[in-house]
Amino acid sequence: MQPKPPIDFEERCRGAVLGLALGDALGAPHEGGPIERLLWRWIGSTRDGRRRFTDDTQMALDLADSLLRCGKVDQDDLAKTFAGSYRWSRGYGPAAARVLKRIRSGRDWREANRSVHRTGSFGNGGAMRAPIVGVFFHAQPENLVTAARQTAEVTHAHPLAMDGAAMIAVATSAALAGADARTLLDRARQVATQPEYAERFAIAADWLTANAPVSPRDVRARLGMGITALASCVTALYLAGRFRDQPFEAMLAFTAAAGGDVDTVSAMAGALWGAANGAAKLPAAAIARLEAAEQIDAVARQLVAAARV
Ligand code: F2R
Ligand code: MG
Ligand code: MG
Repeated sequence: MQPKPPIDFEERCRGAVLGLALGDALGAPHEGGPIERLLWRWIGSTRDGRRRFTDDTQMALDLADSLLRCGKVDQDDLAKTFAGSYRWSRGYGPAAARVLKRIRSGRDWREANRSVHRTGSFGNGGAMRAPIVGVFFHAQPENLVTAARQTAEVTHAHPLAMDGAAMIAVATSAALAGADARTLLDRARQVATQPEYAERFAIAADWLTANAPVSPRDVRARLGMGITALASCVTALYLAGRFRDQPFEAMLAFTAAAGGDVDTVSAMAGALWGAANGAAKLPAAAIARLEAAEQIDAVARQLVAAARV
């Protein structure tokens, strides 16, 4: 077999950002129960017939915007940026929506982020945008984990949610460096502080090592397809590893068959897949039909320039 040509860094970073948005937009029609799916049929397309993205991509773009303007994680700026972009029609999580509306009405994020759930949200909203941290801080490995946790904390202060963000950021950075599926999983496992993650990491590692023919139903039952960080982050790491050498569409079809929080698992797995394979391997026709694809790609290129400094 011919060795694969090397994929350059810009190509991988663009793959991560576009892969996140594409996973989100293509996964959104499959997310949640019948009511959420029916609603997305009505509001899931732009006027020019493109696939709309959801809160996952919106928050990733907001995070990129804040990092590019501030040159670092500035949690006050980030809170304002997230809150300013909030629109119900992007399908935010219920707690996240309330936190953002409170920040927009003038409450300090340090208080708002624990005002719905006293311990802070353990939803996957901090992790779903974390690939951006993996790209921006790729050349600063000493700051990567802290940065990921800080970006999550603004809306998702629970340790499980901040762990999820750190895991996805570190894995994205490893994928940008060309790491294999097991290395990616191990790097993520090393930054998890909460014991609840251990069992899922062990299952995912066994499945990847054995190349096990696991069904979508098994993945949902054992790793999770839920809206919490615990029930989605290891799932995304596993799927990105399993489908790394297969088409992006195959990974998305498998994820959609598993059901549940399809947009967010697809966004995180899509970012990891894109970082591993590069933007040129993403399905071009689907990118052409993605809302604001050109602007998303432009943001990715700006992140590359910033990440190289
Ligand atoms: N909201 C959606 N999708 C609509 C419905 C999904 C469907 N019902 C399904 O089950 O798949 N999508 C968006 O929300 C998801 C999570 O985003 P985020 O920002 O983390 O939301 P939130 O509201 O902060 O947390 C999610 C829910 O988890 C429970 N929860 C969180 N922390 C808790 C705590 N400390 N104690 C108790 N419960 C806690 C709450 O029910 C939260 O509402 C993403 O998929 C995004 O696409
Ligand atoms: Mg979403
Ligand atoms: Mg979701």
